[in-house]
Amino acid sequence: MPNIAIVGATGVVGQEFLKILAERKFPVDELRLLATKRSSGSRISWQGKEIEVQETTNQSFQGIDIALFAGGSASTEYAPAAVQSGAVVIDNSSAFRLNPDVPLVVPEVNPEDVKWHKGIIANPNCSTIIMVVALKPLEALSRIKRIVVSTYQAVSGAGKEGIIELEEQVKSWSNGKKITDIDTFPYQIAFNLIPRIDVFQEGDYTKEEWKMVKETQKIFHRDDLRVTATCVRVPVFRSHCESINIETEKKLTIDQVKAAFAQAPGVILKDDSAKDIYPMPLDSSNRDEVLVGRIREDQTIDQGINLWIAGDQIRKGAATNAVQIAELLL
Ligand code: 2RA
Repeated sequence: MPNIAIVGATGVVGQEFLKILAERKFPVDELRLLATKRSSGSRISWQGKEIEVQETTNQSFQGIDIALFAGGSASTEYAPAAVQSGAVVIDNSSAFRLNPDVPLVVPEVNPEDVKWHKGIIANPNCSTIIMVVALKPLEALSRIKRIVVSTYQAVSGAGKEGIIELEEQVKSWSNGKKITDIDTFPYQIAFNLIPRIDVFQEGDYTKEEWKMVKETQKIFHRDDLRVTATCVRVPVFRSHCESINIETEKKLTIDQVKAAFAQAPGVILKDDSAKDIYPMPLDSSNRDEVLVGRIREDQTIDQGINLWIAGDQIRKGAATNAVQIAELLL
């Protein structure tokens, strides 16, 4: 059985790794929990064992077969040492995603890319993962020419601090106090929407928006795929939603699209307008499937489809996807 390390074990994604390894009965001999110096020393119980969290150093990876990196600056700092020690790194940060020597993998979409790794396999950004899982069955019916996506991203996408900030602001508001605790997000997030996630980059698109463009092209092996995105933070604790418009090469009927979703791995079709059924973040939270609904023809073009999707960005958008990659390695 493999020895597994989790780097960033005390954060939101790190904690989810622990849950998912247990849930999926992933075979583990030793589980090594690593974090920053500040978070080291605490004890976490996993599968009936108490494991002490150790500080991550370049020496932390001796004897480790697979290292799951939860994200952040630890990846650039320690992934090379982990690879040198003989571990395969599955990395949830954005550091290596667009590196041509690093596969970027979503098991439902491009599992074959795992084979050419040279020590590091990148986990895509949460919003990208959720979108490509939903679009894969449609790309199989007809090449997608263009994607226009708007995201509605939960505060937990920004980690524990994002959750705390929304909680504190809602508490202040309900106690009749002025909301002053604005720190993680650029503006008050309670009862607001913020159309800026991560930093502004080329063309006034944000880094999050460019991730959706570049990562989608890499995962689908389609540099010609046109993608444009608007990413928005919403006052929801968990699960990202996305409004997606696609233009396809061939005409797809709504029946064809629904039939494809009904059979697609990792997707649940939740679409019945007569019964008021469509995906919402409360439904997609704490599960691995991407929920798809509000499927309509785009009446402004000949071959266009509109969709609305919801997916748990901590599970399928991060930890579950990484553990599924580890399963492919086994
Ligand atoms: C977010 N992109 O801010 C992050 C999560 N990976 O939602």
